[in-house]
Amino acid sequence: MKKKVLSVILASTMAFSLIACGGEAAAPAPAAEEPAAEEAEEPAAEEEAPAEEEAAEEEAAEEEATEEEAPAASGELINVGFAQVGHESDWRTASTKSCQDVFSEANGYNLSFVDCDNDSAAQLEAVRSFIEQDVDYIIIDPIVSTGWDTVLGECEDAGIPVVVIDRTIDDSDKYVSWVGSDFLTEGKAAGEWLKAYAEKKGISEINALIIQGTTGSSAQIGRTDGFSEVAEREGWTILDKQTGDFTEAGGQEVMESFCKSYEGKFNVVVCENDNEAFGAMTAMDNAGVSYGPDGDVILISYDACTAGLKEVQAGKITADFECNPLAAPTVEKVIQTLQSGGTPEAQILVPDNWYALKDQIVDFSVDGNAQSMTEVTDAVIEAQY
Ligand code: GZL
Repeated sequence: MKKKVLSVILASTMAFSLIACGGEAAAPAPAAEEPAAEEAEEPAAEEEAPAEEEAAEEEAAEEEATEEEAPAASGELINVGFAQVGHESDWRTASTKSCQDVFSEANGYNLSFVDCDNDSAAQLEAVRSFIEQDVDYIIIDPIVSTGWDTVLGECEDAGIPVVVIDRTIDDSDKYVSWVGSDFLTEGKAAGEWLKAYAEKKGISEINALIIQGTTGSSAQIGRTDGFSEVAEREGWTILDKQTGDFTEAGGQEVMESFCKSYEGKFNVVVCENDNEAFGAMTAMDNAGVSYGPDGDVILISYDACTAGLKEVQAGKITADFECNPLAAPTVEKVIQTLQSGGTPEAQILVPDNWYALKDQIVDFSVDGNAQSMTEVTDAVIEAQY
C-alpha cells in the first residue's frame, strides 16, 4: 500500500475524529444518513470541549506518527520500482539477481523490475511508469550519467524517493543516495598495477589498446580516465580506444579491428569488463595473437565475475579489477532508513578487490594508498558472484 493511501485513510479518520470532537476539518467522505442528534445541553458541551480537544490532539499526533509509519509496519508490501541497465554482461546478471533476491515478497517488497536493454529512452519511460504506479521507492542503475534532471524532478514532485545504484547520475542531485563502486579508482588501480608489473617483467614500453564500456556510462568514464591518467604520467602510448558496449560481441568486434589496424604494435589490451575480454580473447585467438602471463599481450579486465576469474586462473586474463555487483543489500538498508524516517548517507561505496595469479601479484599504490591483491584460487572462484 502506498503511504499516500494510508495518509488519506488516516486524514479521513482524523477528519471524523476531529469532527466528532468539534474540530474544523476538510469534509470527509459522505457518511451514511445519521439520525438527527438530540440537542446537546450547551453548558455540558462547552465544559467537555477542552478534554475532547486534548484527546483529539493526542489522537491526531498518534495518527500523524502512524501516517509516517512504513507501509511494511502496517503489514503492507513496500512497492519498489527498479529500472535496470539491461542484461549485457555476467556482472549485470549478478546485479539483477541480487536485487530480486533482496526486494522479494518474502522480505516485504513488491518489486516492479524493468530491464531497459541498454536503451536510455526506455529507462526514462520505465521511471515514469513507476511514478504512474505511485510506488514507494524508485531504484535506478543509470545507463548513462546525463539526461536525468527532468525525470528526477518528476519523482521529487510525486514524493517518491530515488536511490541510484552502481553507475552515477552526474547532471542532477535529485535523489536520496548513491550506492556503488569507485570507477576512477578501478581505472587507476589497473594502471598502477601495470606500471609495477611491467617493471617486474622488465617491460620498458607500453603500447595499449582500450576496449571501452558503454560510452557515457560512469563506469566507462571512470575506468578510462583512471587508466589514462597513469598512462599519461608514465609516458605510455594508447594506440586506440573504442567502445565494446560491455558485451562479448562488442569486445570481439573491436578486437578484430584492432588486430588488423595495429598488428604487431600493441603489448597491452585493456577491456572495461570481463565480457569484452572474452570477446577480445576470441579475436586474438583467431588472429594468432598470444596473450596472458606467458603471451605477447598483457590482458587487463574489470568486473572479476566468476567467469572472468576462471580466465585469470587459466592464464588468459593477466589481472582482473573487480566492480562489486552485490549492492542491493546496502540499497535495502537505505530504504529501511527512509522507512523509519531517518536520513541515509548520500554516497555509499561498496568495496572492490583486485585479482591475479600468484606470479602476477605485485605491490602498488593508488593515490598513495597501498593496495592488496587477491590470489585467484579454486576457493576464491567458488566464492565469487
Ligand atoms: C559497472 C557496471 C558495468 C560492468 C559491466 O558498475 O555498470 O556494467 O562493469 C556492466 O559488466 O555491463
